[in-house]
Formats: sequence, C-alpha cells, structure tokens
Amino acid sequence: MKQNSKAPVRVAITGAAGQIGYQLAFRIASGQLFGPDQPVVLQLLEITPALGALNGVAMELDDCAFETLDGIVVSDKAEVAFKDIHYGLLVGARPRGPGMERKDLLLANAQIFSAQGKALASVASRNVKILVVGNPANTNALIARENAKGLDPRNFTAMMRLDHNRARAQLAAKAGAKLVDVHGVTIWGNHSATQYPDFYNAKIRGRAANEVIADEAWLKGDFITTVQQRGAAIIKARGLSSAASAANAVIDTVRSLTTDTPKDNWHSVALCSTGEYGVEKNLIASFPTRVKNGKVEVVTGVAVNEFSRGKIDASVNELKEEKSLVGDLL
Ligand code: NAX
Repeated sequence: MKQNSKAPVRVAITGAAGQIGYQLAFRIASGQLFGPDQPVVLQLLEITPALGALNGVAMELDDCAFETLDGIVVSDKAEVAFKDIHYGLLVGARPRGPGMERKDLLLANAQIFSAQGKALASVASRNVKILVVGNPANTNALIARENAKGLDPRNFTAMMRLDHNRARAQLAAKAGAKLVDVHGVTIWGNHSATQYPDFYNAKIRGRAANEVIADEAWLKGDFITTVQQRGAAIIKARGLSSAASAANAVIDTVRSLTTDTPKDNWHSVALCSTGEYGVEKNLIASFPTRVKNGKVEVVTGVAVNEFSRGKIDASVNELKEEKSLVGDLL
C-alpha cells in the first residue's frame, strides 16, 4: 500500500453542490490540481437547503475511492468550512432572481461575501489563497478582502481564466494554430461583458497575432464580442451555464498562481490593483500576471495603445461603479 506522510492541503469549495462545484470537487479530489502524491481535504460549504444534495456529493466522492482524498468536511457554516484552509474557492453566490435589479444582486452577494471574508479572517490559514468565481466575481472578491482583516490583500483574486482560455482558443482556431503556439493573451478589467480581451500583445508561433491573422476588423469586432458573449452562447446552446470549462479554469488559475510562469508568457487573473496601468488602487481588476520565484506579480511594460486604453478604462469604470454601489459594506 502507498504510504503518504505529507500534510494534507485543505481546500474549501463554496456552492459545492452547484454545477461548477460538482465538476471541481472531483477533479481536485482525484489529484489533478496538486498532484498524485499530495493528500487533499475538501471542506465543502453550502446553504442549509442544499445540504442534502451536498451530502450526496460527499457520498459520490467516497465512492470514487480517490487515494489523494484525505477527508471531507460538509457544512452550512463558513467558520467550519474555512477552518485552517490553504485555498478558498468561493464559487457559491446568489443568482439573479426574477425582477432583481443589478444593484439588488450586488447587494445580496455583498452580504454573503462580507460574512465569508470575516469567517476567513477568523479561522483560515494566515496565508490562505482565495479565488472568487461567484458573480459579480471581482466585486465579491473586493468585499471579501475588505472584510478579511489581517489576511494579505494580494491573496484575494477573482477568476478571469475562463475568459482567457476562451480568447486563446478563438485565436488558435482563427489562425489554424495549435494552442501551445498562442501566448501573451490578456483579459483586462472586469469579468463581465465589458472585459477586454487584448489581442495586440498576443503572439502566435512567436509572431504578433494581428500580423498572423491579418484581419484587424475581425479582431476588434467578432473576436472581442465572441469572448465577451461566450457565456451567453453556452447558455443558449446547453440550456445551462458553463460548468466543466469553469471548473477547468479554476484548476488552471490555482496552478498558474502557485507555479512559476514560463518566460515570455503570462495568464489573466483579477487581483488587487496597486495602480498598475492606471487602474484605480484596490479594485480587483484583471491584469497580465505571472509568478516569479513563487511571487505573483503584474507583468509590467505590456503595450497599451489608444484602442486598448479605451476598452480597459470602460471595464475599470464599471468596477468603480460596482464598488460605489456596495460602498457600505467596505
Ligand atoms: P449553481 O447555481 O449551479 O451553484 C451555485 C451553488 O452555490 C448552489 O448550489 C447554491 O446553493 C450555492 N450557494 C448560494 N449561496 C451560497 C452561500 N452563501 N454559501 C455557500 N453556497 C452558496 O451555479 P454555478 O453554475 O455552479 O455557478 C456558480 C457561480 O459562478 C455563479 O455566480 C456564476 O455566475 C459564476 N460563474 C463565474 C464564472 C467566472 O469566470 N468567474 C464563469 C462561470 C460561472 O458563470
């Protein structure tokens, strides 16, 4: 029998009985995120009415007999699910209900994420890494961070990787290139329809993407809108929102934030701005991001032309507006 003396990594997944949670829990439990020799304890959080379904998920996890799964915690209390965690994947959020205005949705989620931020501050590992997936992801991450006194603000991120992966896939398909040949894609701003997928700095087989594709009208038009509207297109096709691809993007994000980034490449994640590229300080905005010697940093010196500046500003303005709507909870 395989002996494993490594201490387990504790990972919380909120909304774990939901669509994305149902994909994500099994991939992490099977060792796909931290590797086959790293034991994992899954700490699953749901709202009380979903605890029955969550117990079903836990039963199925047992039935997989994953050797990397070292334990499962099931709870409807954030202080239990977040105890000693090293990673918090905050997927659960309040969906928009009938007649709900955008402001109501922001406020409903602000309540959830302020409570979860406080719970993280009181019981999680001091170096916990948080990735918010539940929408509006950037502003939810901002609220959690502001309420998590004592934790490192730079450890609070929001997921942009699904958008990043969608953009890479679109560029590769248009150029007839392999995905491994597409580098330097950035999603800037907010995880919303205002996000800006930047192709100007992207490279295909080492050459500028706009030279290889040689169709700037497509890049500035259909490419951007396809990436921005891809979530809606999936809902139209599937009758349900993206789940497997979203869970995959969570795995990609955590891996990219915890391993050094290959030279001349970067990935997209929304993190606490310190004023890079003129983005207002403290907003959770998406940037070209890399990890060097274990440290997460925004890539400097990425060219921003007038077209890109306008698109970035529009998305950042939306983040400022979201922030102002939840001001009381900050
Ligand atoms: P589901 O509705 O299938 O699942 C959400 C789960 O969260 C439900 O089981 C619900 O009971 C639970 N939940 C609600 N409030 C909670 C709370 N306070 N504590 C713990 N659990 C709670 O949605 P799903 O398709 O899994 O999507 C989850 C979230 O991801 C949504 O907000 C969605 O908009 C967002 N997305 C974000 C993406 C991104 O790239 N950042 C892409 C995919 C996805 O659309």
